[in-house]
Amino acid sequence: MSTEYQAKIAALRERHEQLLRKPNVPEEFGNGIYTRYKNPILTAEHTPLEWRYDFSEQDNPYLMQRIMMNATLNSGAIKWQGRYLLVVRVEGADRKSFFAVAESPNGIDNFRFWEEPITMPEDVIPATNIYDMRLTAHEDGWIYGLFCVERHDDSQPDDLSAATATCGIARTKDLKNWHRLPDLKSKSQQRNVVLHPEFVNGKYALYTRPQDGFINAGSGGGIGWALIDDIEHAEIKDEKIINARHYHTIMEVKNGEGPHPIKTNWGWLHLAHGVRGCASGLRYVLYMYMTALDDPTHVIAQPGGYFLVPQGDEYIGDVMNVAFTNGWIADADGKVFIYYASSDTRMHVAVSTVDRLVDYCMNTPEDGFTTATSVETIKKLIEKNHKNG
Ligand code: M1P
Repeated sequence: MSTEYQAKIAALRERHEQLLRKPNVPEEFGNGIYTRYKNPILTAEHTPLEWRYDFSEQDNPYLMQRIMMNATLNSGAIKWQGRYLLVVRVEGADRKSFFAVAESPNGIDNFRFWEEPITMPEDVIPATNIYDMRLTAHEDGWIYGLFCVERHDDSQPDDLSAATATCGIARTKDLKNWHRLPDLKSKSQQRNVVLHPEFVNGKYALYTRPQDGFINAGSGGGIGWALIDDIEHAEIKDEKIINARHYHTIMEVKNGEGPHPIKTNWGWLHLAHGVRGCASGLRYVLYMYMTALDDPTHVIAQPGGYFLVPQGDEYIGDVMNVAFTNGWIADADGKVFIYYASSDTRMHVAVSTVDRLVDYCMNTPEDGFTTATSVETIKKLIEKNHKNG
């Protein structure tokens, strides 16, 4: 290899290392609920150089990127062997998404991808695209990954964009070797399906998102719940909506469970996304709710409005105006790392605590669904503040 070529590679590696090692810093002024960190934690540029470059001078004399990466987004998250792990949705320039693990020692920076992307077994009906994994360390001892499996809708052969969304299921003990289980059987299409971490009445329990078509939730109603007899042949026989959509709210058009809920002394803490339409398209934001400890389907708190929205540069990307989450990690000391993607392009972290999130859920006024009730709510707060001097 020529000295010049070696020098070019060395410069490339140096730049990459600088990016991976860049310390993240908290934003100075937050909202008291969580602290956002300034730098994205993962971008397409964070993917290993070996995935993108052919380092043979003979075969690649111009040192071109042979395979380009487009985005790192909607990542599942888990604390594993003391490290903060994300199962990242990486999207190549060819529009295909795949899963790859990135790990960090502290959850906020220094994320590094493992050497190779995950090979997801395809010993079921092969998919065109897979994405948005929710990770659940289930009490049965397995780590499950539930994800969206996209295939062309062959019932519409003349429409190249017609697709179907199904929930794929795989499990692992080490996040490297994955065992694929049959896809979830459901009467409707499904995306954003999440496995509850505990058995409920001796059964596996799923948060679902029934939808009429690939894009439209339509008559789906909201976030659903279903008990599953056999996870190795998972089938939704009975499904009920536990977190419904409403007219003129942040989730008028769609919603979907984020990661699996966190168990707290006060109830299950849920993080989800809500979607509404506007002149510039769909707006995806995050919201929270809580359900009862003894009945994860019973909503006990529903703060009105959004919890987190795209901010600044986060508005811009492949799909504008999108905040999306499918991963968070609750540490034993109560710290919560919220991983979210902005505009289907890059990953970020915001940090909070279980106490703060419970306080937020329990004490944020609910949505009264009309302007009049919103004004009343604001006036009550003003009155309270006047009384307190
Ligand atoms: O583009 C925004 C999001 O759109 C979909 O979410 P939902 O199923 O709620 O519409 C998903 O494709 C998601 O990956 C994407 O981030």
